[in-house]
Amino acid sequence: MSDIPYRNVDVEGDQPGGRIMETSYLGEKFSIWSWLTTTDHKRIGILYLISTTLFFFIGGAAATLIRLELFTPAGDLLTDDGYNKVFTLHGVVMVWFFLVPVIPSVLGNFLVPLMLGAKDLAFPRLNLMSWYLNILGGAFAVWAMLSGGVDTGWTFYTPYSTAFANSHVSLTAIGVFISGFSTIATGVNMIVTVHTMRPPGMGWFRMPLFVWSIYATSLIMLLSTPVLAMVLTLLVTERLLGLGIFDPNRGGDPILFQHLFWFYSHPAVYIMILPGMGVVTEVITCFSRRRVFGYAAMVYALLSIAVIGFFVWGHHMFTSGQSMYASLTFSFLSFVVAVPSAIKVFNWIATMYRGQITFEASMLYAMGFVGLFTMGGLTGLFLASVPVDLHLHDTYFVVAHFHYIMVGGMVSAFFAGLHFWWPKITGRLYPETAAQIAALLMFFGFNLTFFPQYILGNIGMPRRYHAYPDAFQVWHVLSSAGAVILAAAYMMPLGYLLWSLIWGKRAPMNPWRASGLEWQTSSPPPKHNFLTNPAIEGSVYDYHPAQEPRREVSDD
Ligand code: CU1
Repeated sequence: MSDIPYRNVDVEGDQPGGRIMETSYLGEKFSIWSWLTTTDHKRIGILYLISTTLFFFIGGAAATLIRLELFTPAGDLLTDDGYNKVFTLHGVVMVWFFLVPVIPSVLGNFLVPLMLGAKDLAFPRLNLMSWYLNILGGAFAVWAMLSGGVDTGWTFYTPYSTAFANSHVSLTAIGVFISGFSTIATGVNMIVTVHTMRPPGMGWFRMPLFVWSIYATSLIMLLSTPVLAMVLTLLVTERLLGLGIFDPNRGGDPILFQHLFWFYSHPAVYIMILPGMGVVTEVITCFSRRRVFGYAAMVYALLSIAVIGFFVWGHHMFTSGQSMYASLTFSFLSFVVAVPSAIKVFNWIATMYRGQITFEASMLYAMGFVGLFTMGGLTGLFLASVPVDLHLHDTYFVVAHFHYIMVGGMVSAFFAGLHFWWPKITGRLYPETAAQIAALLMFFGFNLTFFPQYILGNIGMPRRYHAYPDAFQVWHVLSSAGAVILAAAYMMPLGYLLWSLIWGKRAPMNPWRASGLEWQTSSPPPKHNFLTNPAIEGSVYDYHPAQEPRREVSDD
């Protein structure tokens, strides 16, 4: 199925090196109202890019405060209560208002219709509503945290959150609840789009793997987010009405909360990581100039991660007193879900093997993803093993593990995708050297921040403490120093990407000589994406190392 060349008819109207087309989706006269009422998936993608960037820097500011506080063993920068509120703000904002929406709603919105040769998503107005729900939820949560804050951690564990916490738990939970509807609506939109709007000639197994990753993610969004909505409703009900649902003093069961919460929140890990896998696949195949190794295996791996991911939630609860049989079952299933992840890692490496690799910034980010995701995944296996988890539970080892997945993995993948498709999105090329420096700096800063935390966890530093014994200080200082580098590295793309909007070179239609329908229309695309209907003739990843010139930035 993948041997026939994949070409579609040339699109008229592209002006490589010339002025941005008047007819492009950006080209109309700028008016805020037209952006706020747009139903164009590309513009909505940009609205999401702006809002998620804002949330990223809010969450990042909280992270900076955390690392500053941990510079010294004495808790001398923030009060106990203030520290609790800062790490809660960091977690809530980063998980629900950055990590969950960032790739599906920014890149997914922009690219899925283009990759399918379609004019828009299936439900454009629902798409706009999703954005409004997302920022409405975010506004609730941020407001709750600025007007007094929440001190429960992003997990809202009971009975503390319902029976004791004296902070804005309900308001924050309502904010997360509202944004949940945004997630569900996005999931529905993507699923219906993939089912009904694929062009003639693009069967299921000829879809780009990025679209597959969004599809698999959307299934999880649709099936798991209602459980989050339910558990948050129960939480708020217990707080407001004093019912005994989770509070043992009122006849409730606090462990029930953990089951319901993790039944959403473990699959949510895959909502955050699967789209990143999709991005990285597109980037690696392009800059290795080789077609994706094991396309079908990649698809089945995505789908099996999505399915098995629903059956591992109990690995967060090994110390909760659940039965040993339950723990062993969840442990086994957690090892099973690592298999498709490993298949993907091997296939990315096999794709690169003997490829003509070039190191554009997106490729650096993508390779960073593969390494850091692998480290995050392997340390996940430590935690999936019951006896090891009993030692490491609630220590910095866990913090390091999920930051390797979420920041080393997901954020790297987002930057890989943002750079890869930036010329398509904006019609401008970003400055390559600056971007490569930022990518390397981010990789270095990331590892310096989080690798010491594995060691800290192993020698006994618990999570969520702002004061600690002197013996831990050296690792905390290294970690905080890394965080300073990381923060500086994150500011760089903000600078040069904005710079490129005005001074960047005009992007040709296909600057990376990539395959895929999104590259067969102008950069930026016209309002309805394609001036002529794209037709598809062959395989998705039409790369031939021998014939491809290296680092060619021109159009044919
Ligand atoms: Cu999990």
